[in-house]
Amino acid sequence: MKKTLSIIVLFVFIQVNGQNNSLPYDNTSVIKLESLTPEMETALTIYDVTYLSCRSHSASPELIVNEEAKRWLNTNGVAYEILVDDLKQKIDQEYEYMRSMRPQRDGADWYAIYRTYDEVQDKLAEIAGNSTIATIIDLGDSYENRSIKGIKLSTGGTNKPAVFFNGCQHAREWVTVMATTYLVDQLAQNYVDDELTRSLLEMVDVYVVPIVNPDGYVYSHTTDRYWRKNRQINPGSSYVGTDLNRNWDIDWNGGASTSTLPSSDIYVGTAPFSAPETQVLKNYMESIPNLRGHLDIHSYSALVLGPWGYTNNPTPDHEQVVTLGNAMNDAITNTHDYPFTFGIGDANGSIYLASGTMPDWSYDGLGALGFTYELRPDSWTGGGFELPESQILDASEENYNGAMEMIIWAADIQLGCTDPTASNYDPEATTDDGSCDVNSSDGSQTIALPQGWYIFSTYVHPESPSMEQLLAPVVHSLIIAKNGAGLAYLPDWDFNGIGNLVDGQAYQVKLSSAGDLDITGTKIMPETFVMNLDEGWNMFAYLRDSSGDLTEMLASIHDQIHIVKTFDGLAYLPDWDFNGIGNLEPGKGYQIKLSTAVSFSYPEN
Ligand code: 0X9
Ligand code: ZN
Repeated sequence: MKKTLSIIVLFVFIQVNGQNNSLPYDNTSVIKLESLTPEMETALTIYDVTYLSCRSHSASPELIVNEEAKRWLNTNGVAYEILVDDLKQKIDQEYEYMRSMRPQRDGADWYAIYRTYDEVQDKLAEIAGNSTIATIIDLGDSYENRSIKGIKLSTGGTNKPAVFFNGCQHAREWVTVMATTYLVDQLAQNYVDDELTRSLLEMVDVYVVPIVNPDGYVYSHTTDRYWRKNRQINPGSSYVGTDLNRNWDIDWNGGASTSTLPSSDIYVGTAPFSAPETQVLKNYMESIPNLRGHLDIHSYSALVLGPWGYTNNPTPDHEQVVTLGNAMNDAITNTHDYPFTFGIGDANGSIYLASGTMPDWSYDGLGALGFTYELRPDSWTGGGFELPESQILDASEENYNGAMEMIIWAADIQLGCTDPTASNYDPEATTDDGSCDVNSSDGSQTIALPQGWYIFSTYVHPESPSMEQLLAPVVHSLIIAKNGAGLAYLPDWDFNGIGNLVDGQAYQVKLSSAGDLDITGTKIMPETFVMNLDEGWNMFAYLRDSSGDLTEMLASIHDQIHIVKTFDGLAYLPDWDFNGIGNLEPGKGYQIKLSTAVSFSYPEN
């Protein structure tokens, strides 16, 4: 009796501390092989090795090995590098660190720590409760009867283009759960806060299911940190689980990265859709009318993979796949300058081919462009499946920006500036993305014109650009205004040969007495405005709102400059390394002589 009790007490203690998910990794190490031959791979199967990153699988794989496997490698003279000597200890230490940080991180941000299955269900309910366009979808149950839930974002209507995003086919890929929850959370929020997101969600229905393998996910928290498959019992075997991402009906049990052994992490199951989870997903996805895109989100390796996954042959939609793939890859990479790689098939050797995968099925079976993401990190050294919790948000933002490109693609619109008066007007754009220069901000500038000759310019795009209106405040003392082409405005003669002020240009004026110009309109963004100057003499504007060193401001065209002059005869002569001007000043304009035509932009304000 006493003994039983203490065993129960011990059991409860372990449960509370949650340390069990390291137990399978007692006496194991993580190693990196220099290369993996098919013979080695076959020989190692009996030692229950676990392959980690998919990026390096074929080249120099990272894997978990036990003592026996290490002995085999040593005996056979196979070179390897030890990345983690005692894996159990590492998992325990990380768990302990996460546990100790939890109280402090928990309140700060939901995305500051990895969340359990139950916490994710609560979060989905909260998101749906706070949004007018979000509804909880219940796709069906897992093998152990957990419900597979997600959110549908829709503003109504029928037969709209739709996209489907899911995480966690593979249990241990925890960051995918966080990133997909973040995705739907943020989309629901931005529908309210952001005009572009609102118009996109009016055009496209979005489905997000963060945990499609709930049993495996729970098991990776409670029992085995590196569990990958579902938790389905395999009749006649003591080994549990099917690899969901090998269980789809496209090249099922084909030659690429599959196994018919229940002991294997890439076990294909007994037939396509033999796993309840893939069956449930299939039925649900087939019921979505007009599904155009699908993202199956995994980790780790920093990859964007287009169809096919089982062969390097291009799909009939190859051009679209490449365009969308590159757009997503760029959006992800540019989010935090964390480089991803895009490819189809084996992505030029970055990854192995795989038969029977979900995105290949969504392309083949449903006609949706099905992509795989492998989120951060790019390697085991970057954290592997335990991406540091401090990077969850960065990884989620990358995933969000990538997914956004798929939504834009599904909406079949061209984003850009649609305002023809903006300097960055894009005639191809069908939907404004808020990038137009002229709308950037209201601006005004007061320019003090001295008596006599002067050259002025402005960083404001004037509301009324005609020379008469602009110069009206000084018209009584204005003798002449000239543009760079020598055309004149002569108020005494009621003659305006200049017409309108052109952004980026400067004007020479002569006044009989000093006076102020007040120019109102919208402020030009110097870094996006392109200055186009001709070969020979020009008069050009200074577009920044504070003074800046001439050599820095004009650094990019340094080699083409003969001379820069001010209205009062100061000069900059690059050939003589002489800068008599010093700074360019707002309100002033300059003369310049160039050896060739040039284009440049000023640094931002
Ligand atoms: O093996 C898989 O199922 C995926 N990699 S992971 O490391 N997350 O397990 C990748 C499958 C997709 N492969 C290709 N598209 N080549
Ligand atoms: Zn995966």
